[in-house]
Amino acid sequence: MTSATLLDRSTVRDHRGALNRDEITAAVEETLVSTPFIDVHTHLYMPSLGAVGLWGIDELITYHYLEAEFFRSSSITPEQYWRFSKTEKADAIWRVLFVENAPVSEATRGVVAVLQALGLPTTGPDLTEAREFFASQTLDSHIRRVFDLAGISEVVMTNDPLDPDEAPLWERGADSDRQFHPVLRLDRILNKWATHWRLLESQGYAASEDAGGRSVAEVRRFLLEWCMRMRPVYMAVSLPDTFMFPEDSVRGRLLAEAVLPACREFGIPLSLMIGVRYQVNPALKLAGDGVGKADLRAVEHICTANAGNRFLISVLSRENQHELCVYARKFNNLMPFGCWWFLNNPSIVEEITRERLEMLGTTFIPQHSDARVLEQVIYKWRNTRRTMGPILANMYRLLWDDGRAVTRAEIQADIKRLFRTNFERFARVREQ
Ligand code: RAT
Ligand code: ZN
Repeated sequence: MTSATLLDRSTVRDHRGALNRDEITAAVEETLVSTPFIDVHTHLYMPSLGAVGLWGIDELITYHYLEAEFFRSSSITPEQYWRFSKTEKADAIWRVLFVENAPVSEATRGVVAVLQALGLPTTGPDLTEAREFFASQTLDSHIRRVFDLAGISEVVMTNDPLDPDEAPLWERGADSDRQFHPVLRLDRILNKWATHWRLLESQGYAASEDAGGRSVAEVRRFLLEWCMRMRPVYMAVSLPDTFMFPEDSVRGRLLAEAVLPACREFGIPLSLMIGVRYQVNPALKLAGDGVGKADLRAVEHICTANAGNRFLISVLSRENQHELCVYARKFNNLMPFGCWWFLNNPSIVEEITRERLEMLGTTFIPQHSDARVLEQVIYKWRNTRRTMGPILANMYRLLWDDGRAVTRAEIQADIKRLFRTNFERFARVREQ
């Protein structure tokens, strides 16, 4: 006899419109399919920033997650690979990871799912047909189709004002797009000050190498000017596993005295993505970063010392996930989001999501895609829905067993909250 059968469940059925226990799975799955999600962190770009946005088969195949896997199965060295043209790189990866081996990893299976969703062959000897298909697409209608297949209404971009390719496009007045929300990314300023302060100086800001003197005030002025130009929904930075706050360093000072006040002034959250071990293997370039467990007392200190700020936080180490949930229970200015990068695999997403639901109810943002190539949103969001279905259904069945039925409307509200409104409210998106 299970504990559930010991309970008096006469009240379960009194709830108006309550679902039977065996109706829960279908209601959850239908709601996941019919709810358009907001993708709260990507590396995708609106068409007016077209020059920096990646899409199409060669970009899909040369995604850095696949490059890392390629070097495990090929005798081609990174040095040889980087000399290839984009087409040669894609051909080599296709041959090794999709023809000579079955594409069973999450990243390779994702490409298969994209090809299948777009009606393209998944077992071809080469990429000819896929290349022809993408060459015949026009970007605007392709974006609409891809968003539709992915079940998303909007994505959040990553916009670095010190990126030499991107910044001029903003300065010339890039057209905004309701489907693409800007984000002011701070990595060059906060993590690479030594190689970027001169760029600020050349733009008329009084910056110095040690970030002393007027630098802090000038960075704040720079950020507020870019906020006016971009209208970002948040500012963001990726951080190493060694991140500490407060810290007597260039990053620590700029964060405390320029970034956090600018976020308060502009009324937007700051996103901290913590736990990268940069360039563990530099020969792999973008694929060369690793992961390290961070000391989340930095999160405790930043939330405590800046109660007037809101923080979107994702941590890269699996070992940090539980602590992050505990901190979210202490600080309601902290919104955990996503299962980032090496965590975006069904087994780990399941573990993290169950832990978050158990500890935080529906007060977090379960996932973001981190897509770098447009069509990746198709497989990343399909996989998220597939993983979330059983987790959410199990959660409602446990509730049912404990004596409280749920209605379809409640399931709809919860899923909307997790994948839309938690972000809209936290980032105050619709108010802008
Ligand atoms: O997941 C990734 O693609 C990483 O390379 C990073 O871009 C990370 O998501 C980031 O935003 O720093
Ligand atoms: Zn990212």
